[in-house]
Amino acid sequence: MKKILVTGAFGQIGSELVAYTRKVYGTDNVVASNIIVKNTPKIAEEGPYEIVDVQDPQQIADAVKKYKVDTIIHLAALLSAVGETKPSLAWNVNMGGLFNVLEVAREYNCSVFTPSSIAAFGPSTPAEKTPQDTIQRPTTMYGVTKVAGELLCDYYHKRYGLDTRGVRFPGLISYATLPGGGTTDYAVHIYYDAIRKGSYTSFIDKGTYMDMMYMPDALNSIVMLAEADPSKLIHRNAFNISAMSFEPEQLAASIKKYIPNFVLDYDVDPIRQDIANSWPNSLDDSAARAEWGWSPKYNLDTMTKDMIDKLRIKLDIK
Ligand code: AKB
Repeated sequence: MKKILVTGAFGQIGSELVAYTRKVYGTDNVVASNIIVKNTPKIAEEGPYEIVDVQDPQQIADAVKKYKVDTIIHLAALLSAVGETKPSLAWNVNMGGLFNVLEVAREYNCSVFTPSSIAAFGPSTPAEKTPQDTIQRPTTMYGVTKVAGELLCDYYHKRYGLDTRGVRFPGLISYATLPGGGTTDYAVHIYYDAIRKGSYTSFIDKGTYMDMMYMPDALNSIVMLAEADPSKLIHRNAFNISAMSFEPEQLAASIKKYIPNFVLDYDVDPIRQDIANSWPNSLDDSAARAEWGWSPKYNLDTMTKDMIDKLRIKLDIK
């Protein structure tokens, strides 16, 4: 049985991943960790929890030692839009944090899973069906840290034999915890506003395609790759994965199937639009499918139905 430390556990992915992996591996085998925050969420009370700032390697090492951790799922990172407003913090947290995690993992012989992103690509990357191995010249600080992170994880695997694994996540859509400071966040906010107000003003322009995925598929991908037979893994650290690619009008059309009077308009944010324009329109995830059996369950309409059902309960709006 794995003994897992999750960093950034209170974020959009972490908050759901901790609950999910506690079901798979047992509550006591998954340690949630996060920098100190004002309101500690439920997962900190439901099982083991430690305050860990990934910029401090000692705090990571202390948690690994205390719980005899053998697997680190490293999620703590600043996202793309906030990374453009705080580039030096993004570098320190994303690169420094990953380096510290890898060094602790090397010392205590832990496996490391850490996500990369569609942000690891840039404007010179082929935008349609972006291949697994292709040009990577991102133009955001977040993207720079993601492509460097992919390389660093490959390096630790090759140089030290560390079991490092990862996927390139597209925009993740979920109802439990809001994303913070990403470019794909519009595709989450739209559901909240559709239910609360019946309308949404998008900061991403019509016609802008990006890859997306519903959170249950993202959680499943992490466990699938963590459990995958290492002898079958050719790529290891940066698997393209996707579940769908859409632009705002298509998302609105899907929402209208459940909320017929929903209205979408636009007030485009030039910074986030620029970032979105630099990313692929759709990924080719055939390497993940071939090497570890990746296959998403949700498409746009099944995700929309579930998001609306769950958010209506969460927000207590019929
Ligand atoms: C973001 O928009 O920054 C993230 C990502 C695609 O990595 N959701």
